[in-house]
Amino acid sequence: MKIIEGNLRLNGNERVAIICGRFNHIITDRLVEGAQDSFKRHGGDDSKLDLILVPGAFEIPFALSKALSSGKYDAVCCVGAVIRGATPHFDYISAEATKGIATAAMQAGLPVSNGVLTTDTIEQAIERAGSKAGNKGAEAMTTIVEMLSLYNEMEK
Ligand code: INI
Repeated sequence: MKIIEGNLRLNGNERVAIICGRFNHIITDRLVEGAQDSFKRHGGDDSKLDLILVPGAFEIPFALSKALSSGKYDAVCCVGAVIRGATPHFDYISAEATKGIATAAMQAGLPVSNGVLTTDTIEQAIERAGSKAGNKGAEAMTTIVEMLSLYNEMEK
């Protein structure tokens, strides 16, 4: 049986964008740091990494669609933080962001990852932004690294 699987190595030529919803930026700044750190640690060239900032998670899918159709990127890592206590329309914003990211990714056929936190409390968001539950921005970028490699393998 031939197993096709990605590895966790970049070659330094990959052009990647991070799209970040600025809302709750105390959290999302940490997610961006984690994503950038993961990109560089896996061999990415920082000069080929762009950060695209949008107002909030709701806007991520719109910028994602545009980034994917621009031809400028090989993959896009999305980060944001939707916190239930912070918004009465939590379910609406988190559902739209999640659905929109998946739809744009399917249409483009390029690696896209979803590092948008959807938590009940700010404490849960802090835990996932570089403290006891890791950094979901870093995890989302590591997923991009593996998927870029997998797509290359699948084309061989
Ligand atoms: N955007 C977020 O990313 N997280 C939130 O918790 C949030 N809250 O609490 O409202 C939020 N709202 C803004 C939203 O994403 C849009 O920017 C806004 O509705 C304008 O379209």
